[in-house]
Amino acid sequence: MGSSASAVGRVPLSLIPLNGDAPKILVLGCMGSGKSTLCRQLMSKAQARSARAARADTPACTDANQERSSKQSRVSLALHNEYYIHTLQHNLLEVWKALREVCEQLEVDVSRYAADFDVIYEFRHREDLSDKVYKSLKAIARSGLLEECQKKRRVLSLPCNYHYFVQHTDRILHHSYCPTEADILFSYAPTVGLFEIPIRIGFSRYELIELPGHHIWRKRWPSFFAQTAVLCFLVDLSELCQAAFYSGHLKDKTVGIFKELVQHPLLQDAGFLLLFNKKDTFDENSAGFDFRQLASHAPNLAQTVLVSLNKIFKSQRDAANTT
Ligand SMILES: Nc1nc2c(ncn2[C@@H]2O[C@H](COP(=O)(O)OP(=O)(O)OP(=O)(O)O)[C@@H](O)[C@H]2O)c(=O)[nH]1
Ligand SMILES: [Mg+2]
Repeated sequence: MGSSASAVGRVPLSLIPLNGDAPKILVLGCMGSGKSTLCRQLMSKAQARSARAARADTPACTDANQERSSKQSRVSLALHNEYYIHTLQHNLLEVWKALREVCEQLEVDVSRYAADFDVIYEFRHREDLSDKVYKSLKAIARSGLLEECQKKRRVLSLPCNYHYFVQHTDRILHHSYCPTEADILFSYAPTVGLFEIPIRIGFSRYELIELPGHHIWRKRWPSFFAQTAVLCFLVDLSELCQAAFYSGHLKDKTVGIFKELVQHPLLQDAGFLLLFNKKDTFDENSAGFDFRQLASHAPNLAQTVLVSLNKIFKSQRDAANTT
């Protein structure tokens, strides 16, 4: 989980004027680019820092008090994480459901597990998983079908982070399952509405606002542009390893959205921070991928591809600055 910053409009946060209110940092990007994940990571780092600072400020705290307060925070974390059970189970279902299609593409015989796939396809996941679904999910997970597909093709078109869900299937299917922080970071549920968190960096406070990347929500983004100090734009690098990035539904999508942002009159005074995310997925999927369309002079060098991509985004920003 991580992203690397580009050279486009780096903004030293400490230089942003406070004007009494916390400066607004907008986190934007396409659906699933990793905005919530980034916000969650920032939030948990900030919480850990303030918890450490609070502990350091109370030297008179006895061992018994410390033990009691850490037990309380463990209980409240477990209660908070319980809300994510449904999301995690839903993500797990999606992974194993998608395997049927991958098997069909790769001509792997699923007939022995046809009934189990039917069970999970027909299930409408509104409440708890039924016993039948538990059984079928476990049967498919142990079937060896995934391993057979992996022998035929290294990169499978399964949901993002499927490795994690495959590895943790048994634990997630356990009746007393409670999601961990890592589970939540690897899970995906589209943001609805806006995700707003105050964060503190050093002595300064910032208001971090994530807006959903779904196209219906993107139309509403401009209502939140006024007085933005920094716009943090996330790019899902793994898109580069999909054919649709060059000639399908992803063509020019992310660059086009970024272009509209840099040209928007309400964002002319905002600093832009471009973050290339999902580098791990990019590294996994890029080996052997033909990048000739993006970097004709060095088709197989992932690093060159990143530099080319950075240039594409930077040129949009420069063009907006000169008009
Ligand atoms: N492998 C990998 N997965 C990531 C990374 N960052 C985010 N993800 C995963 O990508 C999926 C989508 O992440 P989110 O942060 O929910 O995406 P989002 O941009 O908030 O999406 P919307 O709210 O729908 O606009 C989740 O399953 C994350 O775990 C990363 O660096 N590497
Ligand atoms: Mg989100």
